[in-house]
Amino acid sequence: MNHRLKFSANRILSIFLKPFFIFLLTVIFSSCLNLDTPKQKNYSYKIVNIYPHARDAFTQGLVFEDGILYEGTGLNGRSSLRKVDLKSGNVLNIHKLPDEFFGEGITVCEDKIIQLTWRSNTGFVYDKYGFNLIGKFSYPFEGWGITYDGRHLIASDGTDVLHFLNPDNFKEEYAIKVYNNDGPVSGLNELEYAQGKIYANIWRTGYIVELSPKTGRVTGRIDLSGLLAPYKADKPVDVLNGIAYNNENGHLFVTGKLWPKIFEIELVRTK
Ligand SMILES: [Ca+2]
Repeated sequence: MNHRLKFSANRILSIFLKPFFIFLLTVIFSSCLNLDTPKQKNYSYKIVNIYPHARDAFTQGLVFEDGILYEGTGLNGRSSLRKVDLKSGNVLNIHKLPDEFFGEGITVCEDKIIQLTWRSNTGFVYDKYGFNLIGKFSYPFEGWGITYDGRHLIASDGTDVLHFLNPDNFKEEYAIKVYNNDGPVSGLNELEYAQGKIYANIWRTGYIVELSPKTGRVTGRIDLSGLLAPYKADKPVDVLNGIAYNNENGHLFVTGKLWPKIFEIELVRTK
């Protein structure tokens, strides 16, 4: 091969290979970006069981542990902490809050139960077994939902913010903002930590979002609109609120404020 031919061959290779390598690099780079921005999963549900729910319970917090359902209810004069028999709906134990408090989320934290209140900046601490009030604490935001991940109490305030509190002194250690591909996700209400994720009711919607406690990114959305419709009684009901994880089988218990039923559901992946 003479020099001229060699030069031409190099030039042809350069003309064709250069765009190819640029294309290849673009594909690899885009793939890396996609790994950081996964698509949101969408879920429907399959009803596994339906249980009765007290019609006076304006549900603000729901937890299931060792076969026992704990429920926190709201409204001034009607707020309470309850231990409920799942199958019958019977209230096994109840602690009523003073009328001035509007009860909000509850969570089990080791051998204690923590309960928030809406605008009183006051949290209550009870012993889990007898519902004896053993402490109080204050926090500088509206109390909505609360859950526990084994390290922090995680509280919502109705915005897109989740507050991570030290469970020993109730001081806020840090906060995250919850978002999806369209921007901030606000109206975060009742919460449930399970299997490294947080599930959150979105106030005034039939949706629960699944999100990463590390980044705040919404990774999934559960569409529960229509869940109650076939079972609606004649009395008025309020919004979907209340999520409890059953760690024996991975099911979720879900209900709403003044709903006549608690639903045990399995998540079903949809497109
Ligand atoms: Ca919960």
